[in-house]
Amino acid sequence: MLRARRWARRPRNTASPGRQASVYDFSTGWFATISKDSPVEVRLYGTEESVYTRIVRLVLLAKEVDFALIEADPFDGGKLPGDYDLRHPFKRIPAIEVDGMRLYETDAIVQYIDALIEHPKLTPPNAEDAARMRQIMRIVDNYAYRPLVWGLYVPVWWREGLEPAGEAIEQSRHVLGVLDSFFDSSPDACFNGWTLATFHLAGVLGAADSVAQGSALIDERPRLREWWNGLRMEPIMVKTRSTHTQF
Ligand SMILES: N[C@@H](CCC(=O)N[C@@H](CS)C(=O)NCC(=O)O)C(=O)O
Repeated sequence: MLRARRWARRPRNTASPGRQASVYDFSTGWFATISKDSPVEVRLYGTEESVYTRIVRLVLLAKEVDFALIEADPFDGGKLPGDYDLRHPFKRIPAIEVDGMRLYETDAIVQYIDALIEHPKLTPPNAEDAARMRQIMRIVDNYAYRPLVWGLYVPVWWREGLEPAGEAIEQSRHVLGVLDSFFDSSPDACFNGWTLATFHLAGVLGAADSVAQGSALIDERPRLREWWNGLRMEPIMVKTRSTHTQF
């Protein structure tokens, strides 16, 4: 149960304006609202370079939630906080703590934040669009992150211009084509306004577009390219840009 510092009782289903979080209190049957006067305390563990940590940072910034980014670097030469295996037993990043509630796995984290902080809602109201949004997030996790980030971006950016493998280029081309097809089938799931999928996709495109090979593959999808060119200049994208990505 989330511990709010100040509870404002309001009857069920009463809309609450502005940036507020509503939490259902099972003991009273009321919604508790956390307002700007009683903010949630958020500690995000990760690094500024991490694609997945950036997704959570984007969602928190979209919701105008203050948070502390605590350095946790699972890569060679990096340091993890002493208690990190309690926060993430698989020692990946990100992990989050929201008013004492610990959570890991980006999908679960962003869904929790979206449920907790009402405004702006990042899950489409329509059930099919919400399912498509989640589908895009799963596609990014399962089929886009590996080829676009580890297949294109990491070799070129971090390994002094190593040429990406042909397989990574083909897999990247394929997944970008699949993601592009959502412009036809369900643009509200990701492209017409901000949703959780918008930020999931932004994380990997920011890395891929930072290297010539990834940039050229995005160019092959003109409407994806146009949409992404707009998104990458949004203030929250600029604010979360790492020194190791161009966008
Ligand atoms: N399934 C995890 C994936 C997170 C992930 O792979 N994070 C990367 C950094 S962007 C990581 O921690 N890599 C460390 C490693 O692979 O050992 C999630 O959704 O949060």
